[in-house]
Amino acid sequence: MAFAPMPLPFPKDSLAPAMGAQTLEYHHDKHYAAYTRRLNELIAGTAHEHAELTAIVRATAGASGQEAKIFNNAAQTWNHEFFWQSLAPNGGGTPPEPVLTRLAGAFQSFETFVNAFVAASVEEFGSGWAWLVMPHGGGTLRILTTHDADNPLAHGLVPLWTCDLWEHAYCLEYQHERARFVRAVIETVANWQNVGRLLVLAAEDDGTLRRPAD
Ligand code: MN3
Repeated sequence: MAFAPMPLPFPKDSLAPAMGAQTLEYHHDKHYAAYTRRLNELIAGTAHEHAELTAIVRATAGASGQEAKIFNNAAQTWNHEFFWQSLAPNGGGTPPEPVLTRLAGAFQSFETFVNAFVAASVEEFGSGWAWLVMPHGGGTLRILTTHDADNPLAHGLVPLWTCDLWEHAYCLEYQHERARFVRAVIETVANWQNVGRLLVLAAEDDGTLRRPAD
């Protein structure tokens, strides 16, 4: 199947000042859409042509050669779609239950979690992603950072929230200041409602997340 880019679930100017319309214009319409287009080219005529996006990511994780190219573009498509759903206008603030209790249980307090997430994001060298994840079937929440296109599905973990750490995500507003960007995203546009939804889904289902757009 050919993948169509997922429309942003919010207006492009609705995340400012954490993330401006110009950044989202470039990031969504150009950068993300290009991964989707490239993925369609790469899977045409292969065994992946009719597969679901999540299945393609899992099947090509750790591969080399042509399959690695498919992984990079499938995972970057998946990662961005998950990122768009990790954001919300008027988001941030104190997370609702059960998210707050789960975060406090894992990190002592919500403030400690935020500081640890920002610190881990800065530690990730070069391009990548920072994630809030959970083991399949439940368990303690933790922070994971991944390099380039890599994502938690490739490591058997359930992603709950993410922040894009590639420079294109923040260079217009924050220049090189990744820490300031990640903190602003968490504090003002994080979609905690979606994290709560995913926690419930993971508890009721087998923890297998489908394409974020589904
Ligand atoms: Mn990006």
